[in-house]
Amino acid sequence: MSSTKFHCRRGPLSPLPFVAIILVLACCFCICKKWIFKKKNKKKGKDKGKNAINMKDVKDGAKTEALKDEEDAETGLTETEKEAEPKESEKLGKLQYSLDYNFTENTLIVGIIQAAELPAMDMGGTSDPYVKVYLLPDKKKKFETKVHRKTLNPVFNEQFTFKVPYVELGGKTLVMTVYDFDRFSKHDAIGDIKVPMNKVDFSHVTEEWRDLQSAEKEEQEKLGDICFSLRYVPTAGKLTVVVLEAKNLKKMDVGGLSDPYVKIHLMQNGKRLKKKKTTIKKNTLNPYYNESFSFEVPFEQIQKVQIVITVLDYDKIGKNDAIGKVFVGLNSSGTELRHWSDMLANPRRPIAQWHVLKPEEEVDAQLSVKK
Ligand SMILES: *[C@@H]1O[C@H](CO)[C@@H](O)[C@H](O)[C@H]1NC(C)=O
Ligand SMILES: *[C@@H]1O[C@H](CO)[C@@H](O)[C@H](O)[C@H]1NC(C)=O
Ligand SMILES: *[C@@H]1O[C@H](CO)[C@@H](O)[C@H](O)[C@H]1NC(C)=O
Ligand SMILES: [Ca+2]
Repeated sequence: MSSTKFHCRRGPLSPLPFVAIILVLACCFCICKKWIFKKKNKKKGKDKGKNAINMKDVKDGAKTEALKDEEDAETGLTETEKEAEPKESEKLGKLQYSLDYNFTENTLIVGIIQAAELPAMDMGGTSDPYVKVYLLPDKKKKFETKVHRKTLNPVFNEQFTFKVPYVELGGKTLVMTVYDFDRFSKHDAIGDIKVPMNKVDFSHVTEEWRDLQSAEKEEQEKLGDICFSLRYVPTAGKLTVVVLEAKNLKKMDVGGLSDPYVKIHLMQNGKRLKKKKTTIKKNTLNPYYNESFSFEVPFEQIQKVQIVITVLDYDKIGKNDAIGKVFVGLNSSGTELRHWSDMLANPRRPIAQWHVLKPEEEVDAQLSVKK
């Protein structure tokens, strides 16, 4: 069981095989789409609701891009029509908020008042907006307003309080992101507003309207990569996960790095059957673990389980935040499914692989839809 032998096959330093797979997938996708669209093309308008659904059917960001390009080509949109697609140039609506600082309490008080003229993200020309509020760079404390159903002009009137010493406030940026709630897929960010705190005059209450900006960058944020090996011994019904290492993890602590540890869940039918975790590695973004965990999974169950790997940042105060997540096993896809299949095809042999961490909400959504 020596883990020194394990080599992580698909490291971030060798993205070529990965790129090749994406390209092949994109090509297959285009060809399939061409067939389907030959039939449907005449009926197809540039109807946003339809577009939104197509986007949701596609989980992978790269594939989404391929899909978009393909649609442009297939529908023969002109340049101007293309600009009408949701991009930076498009009107994303506006948000009214207030800012105040209480010097006796050392608190920043953010009021989310209302939004107006939001774009429709759902079919039926509407959205289900809510707002997430947090301070960069720490992002520790995230607040959310209530979800307002089926409206493009929601009135929130909610206040959120951040405890932050005035001397530290200048280095922070307030982010308010408007999302469209969706039960079955990743919530779409409609747009955001970023306010550098050093640009705000706190001698009085600020209240203003600002146009929402495209929030795309936030979504493509890099969370880091994790390498673990999987080994299954069918006769013994034993599944072994060795958490080897992680790299390029996102910084979660202010003025520091992260204190990462890894949780491993064995899941079946949306239930957590077993939970294990690694030790905590202090103040690093490239932790090395080489820690082994075994689960009993009888042969007749192995096709029905999932292993969920979560990298978290340990915090002395408050809740430990998930940096990112990934799952293998039933209903996994892409490179995760590939890892699982390789494990099954090579009984008794540890198979190591690198995985790109995904946002917690995204993975949780995938896991819960498949309940
Ligand atoms: C990893 O762990 C295994 C089993 O505990 C051990 O034999 C091996 O030496 C470790 N490898 C390294 C590089 O620490
Ligand atoms: C600051 O907060 C305290 C306690 O909530 C309150 O009594 C006080 O009026 C506030 N000060 C300002 C300037 O808002
Ligand atoms: C897995 O996904 C398939 C469709 O892709 C679905 O029919 C099935 O219910 C899912 N099973 C579980 C247990 O998640
Ligand atoms: Ca929605």
